[in-house]
Amino acid sequence: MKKILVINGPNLNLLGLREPALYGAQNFETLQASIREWAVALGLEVELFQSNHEGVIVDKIQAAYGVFDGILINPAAYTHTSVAILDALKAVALPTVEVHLTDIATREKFRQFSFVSLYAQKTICGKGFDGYREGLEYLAAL
Ligand code: CA2
Repeated sequence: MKKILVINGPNLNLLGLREPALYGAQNFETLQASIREWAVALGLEVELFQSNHEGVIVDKIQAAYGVFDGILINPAAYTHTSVAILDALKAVALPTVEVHLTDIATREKFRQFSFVSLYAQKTICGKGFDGYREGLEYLAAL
C-alpha cells in the first residue's frame, strides 16, 4: 500500500475558528477526517502532520525519505518564503503535490509566488478541502 505524508503548515490548525469567508467554516479536524476517508477509498495509507515551525517541517520532510511514497503539502505562509522547505523537498525527491485552499494567484502579490511550486509535480489551488482529495488522487495514480 502506498504511504503518503500529508503536511499542513502554519495556522492551518485554526481553520474554522477565524476567517471563514476565506478559508471556509469547516475546522481542521474535519479536514483531517476527510483526508483519512479519501485515503481509505483510494487505498492509500496516510500520515497527517501539522506544524507552525519551518524547521520542524524540514525535519519531517527529511525523515520521509525511504519511508513514504509521496508528499501532499500545504506549506501555508511558508509557500512564499521558504527556500529551506523547497530544498528539503528537492533533497528527498519524492513525488510531491502542493495544495492551497485559496487561489493564491488571485490574492495579494506576496502570495502569488511559490517556492514549493519550483519542485512540486502538481499544484492545486482554490478548491478548498477538495484540493486535498484531488492531490491524493494524483499521488495514488502515479
Ligand atoms: O490557501 C491556502 O491554503 C494558503 O496556503 C493558506 C495560508 C496562506 O498563508 C497561503 O498564502 C495560502 C494561510 C493559512 C492560515 O489559515 C488560517 C485559517 C484560519 C484562520 C486564520 C488562518
